Amino acid sequence: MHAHSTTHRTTSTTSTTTRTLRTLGLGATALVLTAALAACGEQSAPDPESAATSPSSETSEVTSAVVVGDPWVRATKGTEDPSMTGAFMTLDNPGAEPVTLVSASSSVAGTTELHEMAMLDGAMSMQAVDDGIVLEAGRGKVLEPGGFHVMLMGLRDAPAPGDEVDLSLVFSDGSTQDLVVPVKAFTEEEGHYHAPGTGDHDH
Ligand SMILES: [Cu+2]
Repeated sequence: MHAHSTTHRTTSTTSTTTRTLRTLGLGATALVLTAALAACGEQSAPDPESAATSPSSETSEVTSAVVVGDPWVRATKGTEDPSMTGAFMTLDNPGAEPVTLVSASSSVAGTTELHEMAMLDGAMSMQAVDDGIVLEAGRGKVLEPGGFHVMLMGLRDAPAPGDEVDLSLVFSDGSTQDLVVPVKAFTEEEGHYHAPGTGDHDH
């Protein structure tokens, strides 16, 4: 029993040493990641749009790596269902890590969801993207009619062309972007947002 006890103690000491080294290794990795993130933040800091929105009291403390381009909301005034619409834009991730658009919100909508149009049983229909819209490192996605979109439901007023809609985007890196989005008319393929489409949308 004595020999066994000695062996046990030796194993235990080795195990503790290994654990200490592992902890140090993780610490070093975390430091490198933090430095990389800080570098990304500095790159996007001079963006004039970010600078313009920074005086807002609700501005996120985390600088977003994602670049939002050409956002617009489809006008619904006078349409068959003015209570819901889509917001569209380009999202580009110039950073070295993937970033996910995890949620969105707007004061004009009761509910805001992330959706995509997809072929389901031979027909185009839209569905919620529960895991968010993933932007791979150095890549982006286009949110457009017939594809990914931010769904605004329970609209308090039907947005008309020329109106502006506030839209906040929340990303997985902890950043948010508060946008003021112009409303534009969109008449092609009305069925994209209502009944499943006919499937004749050729590109
Ligand atoms: Cu939708």
